[in-house]
Amino acid sequence: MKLSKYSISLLSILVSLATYAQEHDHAQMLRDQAGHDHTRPDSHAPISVMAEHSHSEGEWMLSYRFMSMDMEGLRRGRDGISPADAFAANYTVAPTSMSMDMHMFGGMKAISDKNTLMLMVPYLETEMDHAIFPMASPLIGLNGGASRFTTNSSGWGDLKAGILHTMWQEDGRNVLIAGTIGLPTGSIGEKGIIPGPGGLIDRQLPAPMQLGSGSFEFRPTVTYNSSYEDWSWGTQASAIVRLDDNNHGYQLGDSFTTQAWVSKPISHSLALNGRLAYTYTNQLSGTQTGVGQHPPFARSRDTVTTAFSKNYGGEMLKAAIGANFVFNEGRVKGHRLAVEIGLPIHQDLYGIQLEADWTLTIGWQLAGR
Ligand SMILES: [Cu+2]
Repeated sequence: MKLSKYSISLLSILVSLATYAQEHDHAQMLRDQAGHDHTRPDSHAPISVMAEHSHSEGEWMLSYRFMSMDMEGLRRGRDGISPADAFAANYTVAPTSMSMDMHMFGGMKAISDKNTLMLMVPYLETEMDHAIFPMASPLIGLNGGASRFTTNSSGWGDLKAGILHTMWQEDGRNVLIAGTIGLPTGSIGEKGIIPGPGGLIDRQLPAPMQLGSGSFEFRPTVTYNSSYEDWSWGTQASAIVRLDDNNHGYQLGDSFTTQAWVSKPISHSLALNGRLAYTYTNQLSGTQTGVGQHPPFARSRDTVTTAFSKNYGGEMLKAAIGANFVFNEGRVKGHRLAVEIGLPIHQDLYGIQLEADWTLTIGWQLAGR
């Protein structure tokens, strides 16, 4: 199922690209021999899209993105459910909300007009709130029968290094491919204080609270950009393929994203943009070492939804609006600022999981030579 979904989405993108490229009237195209005019605010895609623009030989770029993600409430498939529904499904603990703040530091360096090297490293801060099955609370022995608890983790995530190649470019349009490798530099041994028999215990946190995937990853992307005199658009297909099981006995599901965006400059330094992104993520495989599946005081019950592989993955369609700003004058010439806010418009999740809420991305970029 996974492979067919990947290939159908990829195929439909390639067919639409080819059709578009053939049919479009070239006279309308912006004549841009360099292929990429960095002074236009819409020469970069919405800020949360990666590996969508190249640089010319000798050019470098530094970037910083702050991404804040919020998840609130449980969902089974497409339907919102309550913690009580999760307890009725035999779980003893249900997550109720999660937030993740990511600081993403990036660098690009063009080694030729056609090839650009990329490096990215994230710093993560996560927090998850949980509700406890009321009948289990006294068994756990929490003071006053506490019904909630919170876990946290923070630290550096997985380093990503890649190369971006311009396959084709003509008249303000281009096709870029990138191959990026994700290295398991982020910790997957994060622990937290959770309720256990007789009180609070220090235990391995489930996968969503870990800072890395723990696996080597291949992250390919194909991007098509097209710019005209007064607007531009682009589309990208990307995948995350986990190459091995991590040393905690599991592997996060592979994921595939296909997305498209349009940008409209409203002045020579400000562009507004809109984006739609569909992501399919496969279920987790394996069993997370150190994350208990059955409470010692009630072996017939299940612990928490996030301990089980079946409660991972699914599909999401997200819509986002944003703005890109480029300073074209003065001492800050060349600096770019951008913001984007995303909201899911469709989610169909495996098992029982927290549902995604809004995403905010704020970014800064500076290119030079
Ligand atoms: Cu760049």
